Amino acid sequence: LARPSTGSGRTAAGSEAADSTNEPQPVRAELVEARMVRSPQDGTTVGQALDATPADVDLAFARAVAAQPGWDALGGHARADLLDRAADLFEANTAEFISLCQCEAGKTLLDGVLEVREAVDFLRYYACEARTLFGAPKPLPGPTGEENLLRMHGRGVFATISPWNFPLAIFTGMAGAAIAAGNTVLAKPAEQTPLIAALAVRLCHEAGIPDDVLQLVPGDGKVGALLTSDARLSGVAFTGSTDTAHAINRTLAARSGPIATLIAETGGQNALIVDSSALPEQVTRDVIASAFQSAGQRCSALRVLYLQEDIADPVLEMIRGAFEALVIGDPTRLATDVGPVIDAEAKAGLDQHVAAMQQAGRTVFRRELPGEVQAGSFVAPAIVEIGSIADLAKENFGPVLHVVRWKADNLAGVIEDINATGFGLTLGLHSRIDAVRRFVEARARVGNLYVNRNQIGAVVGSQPFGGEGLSGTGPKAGGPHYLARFAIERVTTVDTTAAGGNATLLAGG
Ligand code: UN1
Repeated sequence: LARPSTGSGRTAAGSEAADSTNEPQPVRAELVEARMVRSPQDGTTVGQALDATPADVDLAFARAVAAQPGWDALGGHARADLLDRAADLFEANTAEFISLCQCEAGKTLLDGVLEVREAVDFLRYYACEARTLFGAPKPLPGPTGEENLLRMHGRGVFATISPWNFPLAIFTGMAGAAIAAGNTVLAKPAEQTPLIAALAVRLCHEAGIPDDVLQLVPGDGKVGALLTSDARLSGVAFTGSTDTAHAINRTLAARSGPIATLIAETGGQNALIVDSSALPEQVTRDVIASAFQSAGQRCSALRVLYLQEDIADPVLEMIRGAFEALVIGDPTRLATDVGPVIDAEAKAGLDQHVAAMQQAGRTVFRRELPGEVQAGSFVAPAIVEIGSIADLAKENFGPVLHVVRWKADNLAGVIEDINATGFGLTLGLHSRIDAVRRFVEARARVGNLYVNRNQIGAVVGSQPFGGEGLSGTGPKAGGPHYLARFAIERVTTVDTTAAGGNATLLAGG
């Protein structure tokens, strides 16, 4: 069961006390209201979620506000020690996390392993950064007789609103960063994946992060709206759709209270440009991983492959060969490459998109789904030829790869078309010509450019991840500037000369 940390709204009088004993408890009345969490693989029930009520959210804010000054005063080193301890507990619970990734989010074994690894990396990286940034006041230069000290503090109460596609890594990364910086956090996981978030929060508490510093607030968009409209909020870290980021921005703008900051990581329309100097085997391997790993459900995933027309046919044939070999099915099996998409709604949208492309007369290669997967939200992977990235009305978040052929003299036009989408997350380039790389680097407006490799799986600390424009606000998660956005700065200036006090009086303040 995932339930709000407060559990206020529906807890009958006296049951808080009963909770603290080890006696078996009768089934609580509140469970009747619980929402079933279902497996994307076959629709079976994985667990239950009790969504936060307005009363839960209200109480969570009260606790978070009261706890924040003490948490901030603890300082960067002590907070970092607790984050490191949480990372140890996450590692010790790797098997349980992987199993939840598979049951609740339909992840393959490989994706489950990578998910836990990334969550642990985020905790350790932000712990490390917190020691530097929040460890000691920073002296700044000034004239003789003056002392200037810059101190970093948490902003206050942060809401983190995280997606289902990285139910552990991004949930942990955003909450971990906010906590490391001295904020208290109300963490709302995606409504599809509250169970893995509940385990993460429990382990953080076991590690010594106080209950009121990190509170779980499960629910859907209505709970998100309660969080973002509250005047006690100082900031939001959000990963999800561009539309939701715009909605959060509007809500924050309309409320009173502190001027809240928004850190948003949103969608993409990510392309890969392949020219005729590229190595076809390398291109094939990287296209398959970038487009179909995680069933294409990464915001970094490849959506539009630009093949230079001279080499398009043979390279496409190799890609199709590898595409035909993908193993689709039960994500708990070691051999599976592509599991289900998150739910029936996601499946319907993707199937509709491919059907519309077929109706429009596009060339479509599509895999057959094996019979065993009929109960789940599986989408048959597809490769669709289109004329330009501009033919796509929106991001298609699943195992659908689009292909465009481009002419050798039109590289500038290709980049212009990609930039014109307004998104700016990942871009891949396969070319062995340095001048081509420099040309693309100079013109492409994207957060992460990957050259001669796949374009997913950014490594914390090495490849800070995040986009621009419709793809997000920055700064990049897992990068050296991320924590600072969760903080405010305070400067103390002291006149250290003997006449300091008088001088201030005479100056008139
Ligand atoms: C997302 O899919 O919401 O590089 C972002 C990657 C991941 C993407 C996370 N860090 O593939």
